[in-house]
Amino acid sequence: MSKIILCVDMDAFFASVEQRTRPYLKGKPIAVIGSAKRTVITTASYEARAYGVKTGMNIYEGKKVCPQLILVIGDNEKYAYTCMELERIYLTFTPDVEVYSIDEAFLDITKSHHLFGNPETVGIAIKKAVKDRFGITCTIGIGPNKLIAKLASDVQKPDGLKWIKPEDVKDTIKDLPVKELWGIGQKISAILGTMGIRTCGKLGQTPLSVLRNRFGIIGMRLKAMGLGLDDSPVNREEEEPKSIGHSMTLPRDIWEREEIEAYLLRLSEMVGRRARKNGFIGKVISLVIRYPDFETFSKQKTLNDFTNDTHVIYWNVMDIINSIRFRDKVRLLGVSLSTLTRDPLQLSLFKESRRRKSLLQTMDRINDRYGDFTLIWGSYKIQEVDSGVISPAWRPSGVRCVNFK
Ligand code: TTP
Ligand code: MG
Repeated sequence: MSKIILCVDMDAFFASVEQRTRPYLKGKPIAVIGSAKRTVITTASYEARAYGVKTGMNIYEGKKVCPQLILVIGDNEKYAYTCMELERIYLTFTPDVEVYSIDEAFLDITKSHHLFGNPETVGIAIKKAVKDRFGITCTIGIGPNKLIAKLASDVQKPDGLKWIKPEDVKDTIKDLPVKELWGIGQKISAILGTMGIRTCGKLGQTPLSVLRNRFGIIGMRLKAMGLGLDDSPVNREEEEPKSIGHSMTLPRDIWEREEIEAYLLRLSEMVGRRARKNGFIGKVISLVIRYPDFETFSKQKTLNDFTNDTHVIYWNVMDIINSIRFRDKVRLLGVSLSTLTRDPLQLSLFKESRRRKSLLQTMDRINDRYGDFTLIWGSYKIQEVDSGVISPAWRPSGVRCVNFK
């Protein structure tokens, strides 16, 4: 029996929440931005989109296409709260809910839809529950798997509901460009393009051996995608993370070594703390640098031992940075920890290490309670701390539940 999966995606999520909580913004072209000086538009209301305002534009670009655009500084707490409450609504329809990003979720209603009627009735009921509770609209896609449900959710935005039934999958995706499929990024679609494969129909017909030769193991997945197949389950638990990282666009481009170091310590602390909170240790440390012309590069270092200690991360980031010759000022810095494994929580034999671990745990507990950077290392000296915009990848629990206060 075929599964029935729903993909629920809020419409202009941050902007809708702002319009709902500040009624004077209703019906107006608004864009939600971060509080940092050089922020970009995270999303725009549909009224603003009609003028061509898009996610990723900076304020000037937004104002240029829509001079009456109202800029609203985002409120992470509101979005995270709404995301958590939405999950509770979904759970009244099925226990199989996967919060995929801050405003998207997959629901497996295969076993539960008959309690409410047919799958469409469930979709209508969810849309109503969301509207009643938050006054915002969402678009729901229904399909026999996550791939098709996600595709369906993009078709009728905003405030839509689209059901692609199993028997309609083949025809629906036949002429669809491969890059429209969830999971096929620019890189893969460009390679497929060079092989003459531009549509899903063509992808599905391509012999598996051809795809395997070019893409290795991913070839199998691509072939299945071309046929509209996807057997990935709707997971309540998030899969094991591959890396834990934070980056920040600096309030201004900087050369100054001391300032760069202070930001790197802050980023190392954010990474270390998230790893500790979620019980991970990692072996590879990466530094990301973006120059003012947006050229971005990263450099890695593999450690001998796994760690989640802020200072070990920081010292190694410093080693990396010492090996780099800057060609310009720095616009963005990022630090990440990868090749992760679960921290076996073994008590170290070395006293110093044990003492440091308990100190870190105490700091983490206080910071969790009162917000990041309530307690900071002595050498950490940044005056201007901009609160960033919550990441769309934020989730109510697990490693992507970042404290943003
Ligand atoms: P999306 O679902 O991609 O966009 P949206 O909900 O604003 O609009 P749509 O109606 O097309 O679904 O992202 C959800 C939220 O995540 C969005 O409201 C703002 C935030 N976001 C960012 O902060 N940065 C980004 O680059 C993107 C794409 C989204
Ligand atoms: Mg959305």
